[in-house]
Amino acid sequence: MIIQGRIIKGVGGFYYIKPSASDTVFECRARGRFRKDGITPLVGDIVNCNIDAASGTGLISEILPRSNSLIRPPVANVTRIAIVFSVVLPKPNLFTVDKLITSAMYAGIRPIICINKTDLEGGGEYFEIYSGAGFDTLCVSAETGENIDRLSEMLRGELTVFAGNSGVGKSSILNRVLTGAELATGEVSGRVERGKHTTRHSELMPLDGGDGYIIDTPGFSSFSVADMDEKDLCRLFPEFAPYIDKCGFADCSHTVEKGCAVLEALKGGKISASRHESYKAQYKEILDNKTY
Ligand SMILES: Nc1nc2c(ncn2[C@@H]2O[C@H](COP(=O)(O)OP(=O)(O)OP(=O)(O)O)[C@@H](O)[C@H]2O)c(=O)[nH]1
Ligand SMILES: [Mg+2]
Ligand SMILES: [Zn+2]
Repeated sequence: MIIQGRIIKGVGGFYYIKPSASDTVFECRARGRFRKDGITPLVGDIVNCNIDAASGTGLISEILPRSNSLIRPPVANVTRIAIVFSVVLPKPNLFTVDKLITSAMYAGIRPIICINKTDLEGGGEYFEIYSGAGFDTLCVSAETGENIDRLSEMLRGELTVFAGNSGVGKSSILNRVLTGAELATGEVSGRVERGKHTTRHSELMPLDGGDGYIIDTPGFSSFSVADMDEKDLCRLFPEFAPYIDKCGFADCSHTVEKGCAVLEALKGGKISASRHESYKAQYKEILDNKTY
């Protein structure tokens, strides 16, 4: 029989495929042809498989076109990225956060900004920055459960990658979101032993009720921005949009030009200083990495 489903796990050349309308998971190998063509099935892929009814195992015969893919963790067809940082322990690095946001926007994926550990310190200033920039933003606490229900709501029907620096509480949040999950947290994935516990396979975890998947990641992960042009960058900062159109200068970089509408908005407090600092840093980085 032929089935269509999503690869939820890949390990040692075996892929585990779950059809959307059933809880049965089929163990499959990839058709030899893929290897010849240099194609590797990824977790997240939607595939067609030939299943041998007697054994329940089979062969992946076709991989449907991907909307996107990540290299680390290797996963395809991501629809949202939850960018997690904590108010303290560790303190936020907004440059890192904003780079993750840019990489997601470049891949056409709307981020969810998750400000964690708000039981330890208020996250109001960060909430202002990111909700003000137009992103879905939540102050959460994996400790008290604050806003975990609202987060779960946003994850429904999506394939969401959890990204962010080590120790910010990604796994702790997922343990709250998923009933019965017991992902290792803290000490085991802490700074000293980082890398030791890096999972060797990526696994999608179905949300309660089966509508949507999430995937935990060890630390930082982002989409590739290698081929981005510096002129495209300002479009990835949604809060700049109304001012870009008002900026009278052709080819304005919106970084230093006197009279630039984006810089005026920054001065007037309409654009947050930290976001614009990140913009300038990313702009410079793109230029520095350009090879002629
Ligand atoms: N007070 C408080 N502590 C938290 C919260 N969330 C996580 N922690 C603690 O922060 C530490 C790190 O949490 P993890 O969930 O392992 O962090 P992670 O982001 O998964 O880290 P990596 O797997 O290394 O990338 C653990 O000791 C957690 O108990 C929170 O909301 N409040
Ligand atoms: Mg973790
Ligand atoms: Zn300008």
